[in-house]
Amino acid sequence: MKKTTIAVSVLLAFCVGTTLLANLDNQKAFVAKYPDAKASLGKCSTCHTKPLPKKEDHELNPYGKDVQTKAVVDPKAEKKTYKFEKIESLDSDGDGVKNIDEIKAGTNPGDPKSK
Ligand SMILES: [Ca+2]
Repeated sequence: MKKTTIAVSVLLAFCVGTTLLANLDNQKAFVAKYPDAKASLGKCSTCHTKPLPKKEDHELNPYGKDVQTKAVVDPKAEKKTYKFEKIESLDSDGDGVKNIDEIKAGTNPGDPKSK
């Protein structure tokens, strides 16, 4: 096994072990919607304040909050799905750059220091 494969496996195991499993599904859904952003934004910190959030400490950043409240298809559904396009025109982190423009540029739409 290559070093990078091991590193990714360890990172993935840590992510699965310490966050809600649903969040990994959300991450996969985000990457499916924005495949070009996979390298820069296909990670926990796109929606969370911490890069590797733990189950008991998984605070959402402004973009993550908008995903949960404004992009969710059915907030009462057991398995939630999202229409990320519903919040593309917003500027969740208030840095003056729309979410979709940040996603295209590979900057974090939930972090005002990243634009
Ligand atoms: Ca922004």
